[in-house]
Amino acid sequence: MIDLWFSENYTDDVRLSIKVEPLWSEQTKFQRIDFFKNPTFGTFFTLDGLIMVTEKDEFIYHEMICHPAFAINPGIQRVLIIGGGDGGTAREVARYPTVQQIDQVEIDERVVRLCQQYLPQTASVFANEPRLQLHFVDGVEFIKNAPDGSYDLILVDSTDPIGPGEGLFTLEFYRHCHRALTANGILVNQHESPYYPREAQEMKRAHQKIKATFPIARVYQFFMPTYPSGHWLFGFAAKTLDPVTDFKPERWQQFNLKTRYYNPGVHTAAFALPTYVQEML
Ligand code: AG3
Repeated sequence: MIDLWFSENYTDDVRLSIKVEPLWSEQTKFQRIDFFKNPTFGTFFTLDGLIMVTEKDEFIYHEMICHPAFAINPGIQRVLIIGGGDGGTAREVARYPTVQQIDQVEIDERVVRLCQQYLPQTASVFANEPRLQLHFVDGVEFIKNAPDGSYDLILVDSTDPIGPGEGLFTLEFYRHCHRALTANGILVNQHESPYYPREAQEMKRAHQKIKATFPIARVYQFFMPTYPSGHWLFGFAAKTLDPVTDFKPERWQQFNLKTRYYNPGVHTAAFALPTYVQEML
């Protein structure tokens, strides 16, 4: 028996290795996609060698990208998801009965089709959700053409800012998001890790640009076992609503959603940042 291991390199001298059974690999017009299986993390896939979703820990990321925004504005009706071709983010958004429209823009249709085949836990939402409409175009182009004030919430569920995700970390993109949001609009974006220098650098750059665009720009943290360092961040930007002072736990609890990571205590705690992270913002 030959042991096969997938490794994601964190720095030149640090990596995470997972013993794998390969399920599928392909190179699309946009990126390389690999699906694997592992006893501890279940089925997982990588884009250009970076872990995106594992069956076992995806609930953490997908609950945390979605629920804090709904706890701050329980009236969210129109949602735009950029990226997130695995479907996990859409699945969490679709749990809110108040949501009327979910537009999802994924640049690479193959991510969606392969996730439908190998990761139904996240991707079954695409077949089952009548409020959701998929658009296989570049998010950067889509947002340019979105009418003013057309969304209450934009969730940017992107890869790292190298490759096809790059344009989603630019000032121009954030400006269009601001324009496309309603007066109470919220933008949540995948914000990388504060720990290893490469991700921290990208996180800082993204945050500076968001801060220059939105009156309220915060960062919140959570623990993600299969991402570099395990310490991961989302950016929370808004025109009027503050994720800490406008947080009313009872309002969110009225939705009566069963979650495994997110809860009101986690919400409050997530916005309390370690000193070394505060100093980067
Ligand atoms: N979004 C990608 C998070 C970044 C992972 N980075 C890494 N492994 N270096 C995940 C998509 C989930 N819907």
